[in-house]
Amino acid sequence: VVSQTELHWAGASKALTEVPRDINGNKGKFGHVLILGGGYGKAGAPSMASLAALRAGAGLVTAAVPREILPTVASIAPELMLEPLGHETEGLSLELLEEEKLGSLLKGIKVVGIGPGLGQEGTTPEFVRGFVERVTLPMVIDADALNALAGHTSLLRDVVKKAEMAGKPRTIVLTPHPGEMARLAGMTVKEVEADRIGLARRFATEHGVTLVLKGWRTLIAHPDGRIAVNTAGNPAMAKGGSGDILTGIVTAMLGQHPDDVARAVESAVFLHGLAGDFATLVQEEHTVLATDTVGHLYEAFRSRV
Ligand code: NPW
Ligand code: AMP
Ligand code: MG
Repeated sequence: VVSQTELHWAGASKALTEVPRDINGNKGKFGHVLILGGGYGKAGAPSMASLAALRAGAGLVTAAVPREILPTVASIAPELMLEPLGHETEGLSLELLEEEKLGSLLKGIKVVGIGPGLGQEGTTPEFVRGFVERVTLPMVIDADALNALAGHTSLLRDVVKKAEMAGKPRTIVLTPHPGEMARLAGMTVKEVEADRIGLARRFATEHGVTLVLKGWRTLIAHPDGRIAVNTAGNPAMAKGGSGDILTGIVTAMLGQHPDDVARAVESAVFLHGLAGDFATLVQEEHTVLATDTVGHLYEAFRSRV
């Protein structure tokens, strides 16, 4: 049993979005974010993450996706830039981790969102682990990139410790739904749901990461053990694509507020839920699509809480 005082309200961090955008700002100042994902039959996931990142205030958004789905992802918004990354049915080659290739992919990038629709073919899981090891940029790890870490979570602890010792702390945000959390923690979904707060806090503090444990009343557990609870959102969001959109929002918020990680992540989670709530004011929970919620993000940003 956790007393109310041990939790804080994620909505309080929305104050971060109520500060006007720097009047003298430019697209470079608001973060160039990279969404890395997509695979066979899953062009939608990186498309939705990228669209959400664009709508959540990122200065520039690039999607790195398999060559075959590149035109499909591009069609989500002309504002989106694209980088081809391997081929859809082959999985990601480890050659993509070579210094020169990574350097070119990440040139100018401030934050990476990795995983939506990525799949688990071939060497993709190994690619993901190598990426987490080598790339020190702030990153949001979701979906199949989380699956790649199942059974390898000590990697997270190791890279976080190594970075701390080098005096360059890393920002790693994980966004599992209960199914992904169960795989990550080596337990059943039932066990995850039985002690969401305890598990989220343990995982975040033991690995030195920010853990967003999704579902009704999403929890945000910080590496120092603090926990926020999200009160926004509704079952209209229990639909494919919802989590991919959250990944885009979190990534974009981190790109804009790299030095305020806790508030950036909390406000992203809250804005996502609030956009879902605004969507149900004009539609029904049955009919709202994940992409519809993106169309209501402006109301979530605008609202005073
Ligand atoms: P069950 O069935 O309830 O027992 P997966 P995914 C469980 C992409 N997408 N509470 C659930 O268990 C994603 O980005 C692409 C409890 C189920 O077995 C990923 O790359 C889309 N349990 C990939 O597809 C739109 C819960 O987890 C399992 C739970 C696979 O992602 C869709 C399902 O999880 C999708 O986003 C909860 N709240 N939530 C596109 N249009 O391109 C989930 N579970 O196997 O990780 O599959 O989440 O669909
Ligand atoms: P994913 O399963 O990765 O697509 O993520 C689903 C998203 O929808 C997460 O942000 C969840 O918190 C949200 N979500 C799913 N079901 C509900 C619910 N019943 N109430 C509020 N939010 C939900
Ligand atoms: Mg998901």
